[in-house]
Amino acid sequence: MKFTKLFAVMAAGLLASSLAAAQTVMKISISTAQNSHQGVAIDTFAQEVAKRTNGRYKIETFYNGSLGGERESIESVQLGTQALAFSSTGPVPNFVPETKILDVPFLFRDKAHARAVLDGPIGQDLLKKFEAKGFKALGWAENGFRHMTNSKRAVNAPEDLKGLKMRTMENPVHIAAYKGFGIVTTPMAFPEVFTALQQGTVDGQENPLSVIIAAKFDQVQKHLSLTGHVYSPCIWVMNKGMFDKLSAEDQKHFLEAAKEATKANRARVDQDDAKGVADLRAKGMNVVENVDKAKFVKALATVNADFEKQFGKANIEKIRNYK
Ligand code: EAX
Repeated sequence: MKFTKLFAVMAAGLLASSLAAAQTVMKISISTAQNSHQGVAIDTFAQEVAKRTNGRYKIETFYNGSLGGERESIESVQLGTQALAFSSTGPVPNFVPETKILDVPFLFRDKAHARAVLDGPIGQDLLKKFEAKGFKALGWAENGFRHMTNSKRAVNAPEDLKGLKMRTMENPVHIAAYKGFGIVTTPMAFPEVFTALQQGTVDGQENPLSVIIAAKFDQVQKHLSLTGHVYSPCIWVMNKGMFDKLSAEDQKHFLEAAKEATKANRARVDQDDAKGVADLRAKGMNVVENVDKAKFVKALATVNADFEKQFGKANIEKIRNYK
């Protein structure tokens, strides 16, 4: 009896340790809260990877920039100290310059257009550019269309942006464009933005409704204008060495998991876009819903001519006209 019990305990211990040994843990991070379109993305990814690999891979999820801002996380993935990151394209051109073209203002008509481009040959070709830089890009997802917020005044026309001190992403295309609006640009990592707005270091910032809601920027910003001045893609990046080490079957599981998670991410952005304005108004924000887009486009004529030179007019047109 005693021996049987001892044996059972030993057997259970052996089983537990062999299970533990068979499980590989990998980290993934986002800069926004868990209750957000990015949180939904990485939570779904973790579930899908666990399900598809029968728990052989465990994805540990980190929120709120707790492993660092987006640039730092991508750096960690490149170095291999972190397996995966889910990030906006904000800091991505610093690693893969070819992605800059996606951050050109007023490039996409709507989310359906952007999603079709990213999931189609143009987006898929861009994913391949990550490989030479030490990444496997598992796919595109999104933040959504970015809008302006600030604590000073309602923005109805581009003139209203002149002289506003605004936090921007560490993205050269955004910085050039916002300077074109007359904005005083202050590039900053996302985890610092709330405090900067609160302390008045900057007057404003720009982000999609999904991010504004998740980050509670309504607590520190009075005015919101639905400028939709640029679409903000997100990307799934994984350390290339780690991806290459997966079996061919597991590589498929990871890619499929990212695809499922992207669906959940986009559905949440749609939800946030549908109820975001009412939500933020209820929280006390003054929202300008209808801005004259044509005026904002016109204000960027010089900057856009420069982007056409930089990225090739034909390449920009190819994206604009993609059906
Ligand atoms: O990815 O830095 C930004 O404004 C991003 O949109 C945010 O981190 C969410």
